[in-house]
Amino acid sequence: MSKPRLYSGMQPSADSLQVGNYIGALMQWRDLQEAYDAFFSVVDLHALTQPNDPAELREKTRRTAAQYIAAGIEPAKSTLYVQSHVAAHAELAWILSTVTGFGEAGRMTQFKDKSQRYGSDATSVGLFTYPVLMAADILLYQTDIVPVGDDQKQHVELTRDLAERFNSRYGDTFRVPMPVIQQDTARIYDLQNPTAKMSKSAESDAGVLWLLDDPAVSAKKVMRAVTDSDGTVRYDREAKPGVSNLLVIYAALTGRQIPAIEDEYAGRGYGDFKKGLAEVVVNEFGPVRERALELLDDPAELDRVLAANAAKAEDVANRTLGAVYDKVGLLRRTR
Ligand code: ATP
Ligand code: LTN
Repeated sequence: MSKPRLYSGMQPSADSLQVGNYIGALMQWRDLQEAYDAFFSVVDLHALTQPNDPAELREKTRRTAAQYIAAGIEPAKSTLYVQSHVAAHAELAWILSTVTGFGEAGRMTQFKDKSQRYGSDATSVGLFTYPVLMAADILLYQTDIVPVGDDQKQHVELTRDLAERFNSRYGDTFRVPMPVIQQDTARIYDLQNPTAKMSKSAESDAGVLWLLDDPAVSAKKVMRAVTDSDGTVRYDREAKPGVSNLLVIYAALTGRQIPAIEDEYAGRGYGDFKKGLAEVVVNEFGPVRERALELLDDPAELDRVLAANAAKAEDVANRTLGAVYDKVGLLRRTR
């Protein structure tokens, strides 16, 4: 029996990933790659929906891929590639856009939020069709599960609707994927503003723990994290968002339970607790950072790995795309 298929990806929207990406996505991907035939992409086409400097986008794409590998995604085991290296993504997105309702796409909350924020003149059609491209990513690979954060659930639901609609209109073509939503406890908040999600594109980076930060900088950010005046190391998301966030990070990175960590720091101040966490963060990310920088030192080798993986992805993707072209009635070009 072949393994069930998994698909996920991240946008190359920063030079470094942040701890939320690591805990909320990469750690799970790393575990899931054993039981699944996993495809992980760096979704550079999606990143074009934000303004980018071209040279920087190229660099961020390499850096994101290097961090996947450094965090334990194995390119010999999983298929780790750059979205734009496989032309079928853009091609299938076009076909899927013809079965997507205008109103249906307009109901995507991420689009509504972003378009409201930017205003309609600064909102591109690409931002509007972003979820259709994401559906193409997933459906090209006959995916069984899609591990994503809560904010992407609606996009995976749309993907399911499009797959079902296409299948009923043209005959069975796509596997209908299931979203696997990460637990709420895996959500990491900004260290300076612990009610806002930690994010790559946060306005200030004082509360963002970057994977590629110098260890001394990460330690300093942990020591300066916002807490409260209560003084006890105790999980209470409502009353103590700062401390609770630090406990979640501590637990996720050590694999320990929160109550055990609370016990360890009972009767000790926040200073001790933060020192402990700073050590955990440095121990965990030190080697990841080193490995990522090593990979980035040899971009030609990294590009070679990405090219080989793109070829693997392309084989699968082109099979699906060919079936889709036949189903919708495009005339085959003779060879
Ligand atoms: P951006 O600011 O560019 O939107 P982001 O840092 O918010 O980036 P995404 O690229 O949207 O992250 O998400 C990549 C993956 O990381 C997703 O699976 C998402 O759920 C996860 N993720 C991002 N931020 C966090 C967080 N703070 N806590 C837990 N998981 C997160
Ligand atoms: N939209 C997602 C990134 C993404 C993705 C995908 C995730 C693009 N294509 C396919 C899972 C499957 C995000 O912003 N996190």
